[in-house]
Amino acid sequence: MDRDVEELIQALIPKVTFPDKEKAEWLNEIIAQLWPSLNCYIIKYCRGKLQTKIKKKFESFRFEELDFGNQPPKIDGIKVYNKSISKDAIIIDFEVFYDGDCDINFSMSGTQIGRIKDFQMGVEIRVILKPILYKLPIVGGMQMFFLNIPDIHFELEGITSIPGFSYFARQKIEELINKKLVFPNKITKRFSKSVDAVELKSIEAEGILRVHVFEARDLEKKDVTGKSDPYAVLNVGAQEQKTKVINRELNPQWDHYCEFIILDPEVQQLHFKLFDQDELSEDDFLGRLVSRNF
Ligand SMILES: [Ca+2]
Repeated sequence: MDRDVEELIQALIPKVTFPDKEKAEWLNEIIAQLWPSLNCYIIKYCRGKLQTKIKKKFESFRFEELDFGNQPPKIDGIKVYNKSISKDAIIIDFEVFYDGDCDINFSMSGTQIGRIKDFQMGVEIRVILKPILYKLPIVGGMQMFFLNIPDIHFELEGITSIPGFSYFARQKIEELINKKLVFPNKITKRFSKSVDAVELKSIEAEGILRVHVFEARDLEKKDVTGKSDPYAVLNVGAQEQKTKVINRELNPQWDHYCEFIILDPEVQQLHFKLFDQDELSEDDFLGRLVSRNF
């Protein structure tokens, strides 16, 4: 073959023929068209259930303006697992990124006290369609959950005058997401009455991760005494374990063992955070580590 023609053919063959994760622009187009309706649903949820929850702690709290903007969440990649992994189910992972132009105002006792802007969230969502039936509707049910704690960033403006509120707001948003959506918590939907609803909610773990939190060295001094009171918080999804606090120590030895249920060691993460405990203020952050592929 002529060398120039051969080079031309080589240049035309795509470099990556079977990417692991597929882009799904068609699905993003559907989400974009559904976004006004979804937006409406989220606003109703915030004004209803979420506002009621916050009112339990801050009675005069009220959402004034709720606008989740024109930017819908975007799917960056989709992966469908093959039959040898998924057995009697179809497993689909979605990489979702939301960079919203939201604008949320809230008040206490009628006075506007704060605003959330530029909410960003990156998350891996797993959808499991199971069991597969030999009659209609073919797919008997669905499970949906976040594989890991999502990365959330948002700006809170103008609430420094209320002690503890900023911390409380962040904590509540994270807690709400973790409790509802992060593995081992999940949303399930039954499509066929022949499917056992309890079984659909159950977890089929692949294994147990055992962690030995031994020690830390040369930690930052966070207290006026020139020491810190360190403890560690470990998370695999919404599963959380804590070590004890070791007072006034920069080289703590916890020698703490804990275990986590693992569904998929390829995609789940172990989050490890260190804090200095304080009696009269929020605990200080000392450091963090994320471990994958254990
Ligand atoms: Ca301390």
